[in-house]
Amino acid sequence: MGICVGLQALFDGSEENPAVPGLGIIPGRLKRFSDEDKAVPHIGWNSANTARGDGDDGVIKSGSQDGRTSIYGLRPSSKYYYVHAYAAPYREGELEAHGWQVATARYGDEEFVGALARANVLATQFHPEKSGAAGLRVIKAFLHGDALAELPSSVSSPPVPEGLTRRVIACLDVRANDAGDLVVTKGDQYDVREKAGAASTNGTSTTAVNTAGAVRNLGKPVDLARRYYASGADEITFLNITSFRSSPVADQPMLEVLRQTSASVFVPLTVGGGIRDTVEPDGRAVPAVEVARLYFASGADKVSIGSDAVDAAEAYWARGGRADGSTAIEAIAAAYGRQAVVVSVDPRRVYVDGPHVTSHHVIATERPGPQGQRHCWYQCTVRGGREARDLDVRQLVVAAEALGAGEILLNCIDRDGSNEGFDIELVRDVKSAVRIPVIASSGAGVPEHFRAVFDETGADAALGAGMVSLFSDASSYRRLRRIFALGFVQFCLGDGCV
Ligand code: 1PR
Repeated sequence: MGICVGLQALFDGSEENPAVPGLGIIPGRLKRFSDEDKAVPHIGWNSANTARGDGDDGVIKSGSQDGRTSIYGLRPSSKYYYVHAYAAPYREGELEAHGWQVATARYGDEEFVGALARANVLATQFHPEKSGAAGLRVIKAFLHGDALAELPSSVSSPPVPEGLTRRVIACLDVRANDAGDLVVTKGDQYDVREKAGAASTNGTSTTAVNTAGAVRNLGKPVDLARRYYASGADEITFLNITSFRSSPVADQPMLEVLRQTSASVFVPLTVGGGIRDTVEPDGRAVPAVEVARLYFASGADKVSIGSDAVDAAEAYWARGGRADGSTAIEAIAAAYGRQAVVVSVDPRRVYVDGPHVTSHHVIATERPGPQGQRHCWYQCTVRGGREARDLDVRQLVVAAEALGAGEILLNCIDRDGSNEGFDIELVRDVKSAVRIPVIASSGAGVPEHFRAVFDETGADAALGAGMVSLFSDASSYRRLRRIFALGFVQFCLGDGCV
């Protein structure tokens, strides 16, 4: 069984490195997706269908070639998690002529191989180990040798449209509270301390009593992550929000959180906070790529770089817009692939009277400033918003993409914890500046906010922290499920999207 690059290695070769031959077991070469019309890498939940659509609307009409047979547990009603920039283009009949059964997916107008099987060989471009229950079913079928099985009668209708879904991501801001326990917390504009008289939520109940000044406690990270997974979260992100306080790398509490979470949570896990070159208390230098390695070895699929990316972008522009291989983004992308590197951005609005007053990238805004200003720019910050830099959000994301980031996690300090909705103007502006996927973050308060950011900005994913934590007790399970299902019903790219 080959997964992702394990499928790719079976082909003759790849555009990714033409000089290196593949194993040549499957005829054909891999090509990079075109980013003319869509974000690359292709990240998220997509189909693996064995039947051809009728061509009119791109909608799959039946489950497999005979309509009722499942190959290694694949179902036309399921979506699977993909993360890759190169793929094997699908040409009808070619692989079948060599005895392969092929399941395909569509990204934009490109149809590519999502999975293929022949005898006891199964290869998937998607990650079954990160595809929740649908992926576990594929792994189980492979281990049991169930190459072909009858689809259950419940799996027939309605057919699932082809194409990538939007992702709804649950975020857990994690830090130690004053008693030294690791808790999930949530700030208002990054302030995570309780205000006098405010309600306090601990993941299962809300009380009116709290200790003013204490770190807000929403529950335990592993418990909450499991609950989000069980409720259908497409992805889970942990941010160690006090990572700027140094502690020995091997003692990072997030390593244990990841180990425990990844043992029972089978969707992608991102971890952020403290991904940079560090010096241990004994004076030993630890490069960022080593910090990232520890996180990947503990179960993370992606690392998210915040403050260090700002430093890297400043250096990039100081060199005249040139990469020199010295940054954590470049080192981690080179070692693990750019899809494993997220850059987390913490911008804050700065209102101005017009574009002429600053050299930064200014946008016109429909939400005027305190003095009625109709323009603003977004200033990047580091250390959890504590320090502002002379760098605008566009400069940061363009540099991050050039250095090798695979995705942007776009927070907004003004909206964080506000429940007022995403900053649509910010998301739209960043989306227009880069080709890599953009995750909108900060401000989700009701499900309509997710719909709005998907409809109005083309964001590839949207993340919620405070809002989803409100529904994390057992009685709110169905409401949480509905929120996480939003991305699935909000099909976005390619033919046949609804
Ligand atoms: O700088 O590489 O060590 O990374 C630190 C990371 O921690 C950064 O990604 C930074 O965004 C995050 N961080 C630091 N301080 C805070 C804080 O809240 N005091 N949290 C913080 C950032 C932003 C999101 C939040 C969304 C959605 N929080 O994680 O979850 O704004 O919130 P909402 O849906 O409740 O509105 P480094």
